[in-house]
Amino acid sequence: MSQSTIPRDAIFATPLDELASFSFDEQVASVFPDMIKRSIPGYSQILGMTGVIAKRYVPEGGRIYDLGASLGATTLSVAQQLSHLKEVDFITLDTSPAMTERCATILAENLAERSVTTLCGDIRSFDYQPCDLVILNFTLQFLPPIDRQALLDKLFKALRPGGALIISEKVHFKDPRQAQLLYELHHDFKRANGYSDMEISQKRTALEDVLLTDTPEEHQQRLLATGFSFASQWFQYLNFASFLAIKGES
Ligand code: GEK
Repeated sequence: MSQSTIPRDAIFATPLDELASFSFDEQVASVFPDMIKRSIPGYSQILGMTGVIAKRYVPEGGRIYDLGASLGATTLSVAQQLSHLKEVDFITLDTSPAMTERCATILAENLAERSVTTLCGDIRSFDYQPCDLVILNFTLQFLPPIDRQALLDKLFKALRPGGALIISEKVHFKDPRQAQLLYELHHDFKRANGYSDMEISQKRTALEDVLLTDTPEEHQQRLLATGFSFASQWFQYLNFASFLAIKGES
């Protein structure tokens, strides 16, 4: 889809009497590419680099899980970087039927030659097969905090030795001044991308209790506690960060 044909996100542009919790429904899916680019600082860079990182960790015959894949943008980026590998299995998983339906169409159109499976389901209850790369780009933040460690344990088990996990998230900070400044700068970022104060505030309310952030330190500690031999924060843009964790060879 060219830039000019991507529908613009105006979901929170009119005053809503009763604000329901944010959900990944048909309305959101239809404006998602515009919404995510105007809301997440560094989204395009993270997706681009996810593909570059994949190149290091995915061998011929490998398997990749893109969890909370939405419209499959991460998988498209990874597939582009892995064009030299012919036998890679791409599996996308998302709990939203609206997202999954569109994702299946997009990936079928763009990756017709590749082995791609697009599934609708909950990443917490999925039966993972041995894999080389798992990607959680802006998805872990939507799980209840109590479920996050159990998911990472499951993914760690499925990863082959030497395999990698990428987690990209909105984060908050322990230092109150840093937390406040970067939170405000994120709102400035959204304003600069054409969102009004009302849209920003209504979306914030809708996301309350739905999107719960951790600190970068909590992410790092959880990855090491899971058993990863190495975990590094490789990216930060305002209050958004990405982490790379590697499962040791032994
Ligand atoms: C991208 N990764 O474009 N199981 C499966 N999917 C889930 C679950 C769950 N338990 N909870 C939420 N989701 C994408 C962007 S969006 C991020 C990811 C955002 C799904 C949810 O349906 C949505 O499609 C996705 O996680 C989060 O790189 O909108 O901020």
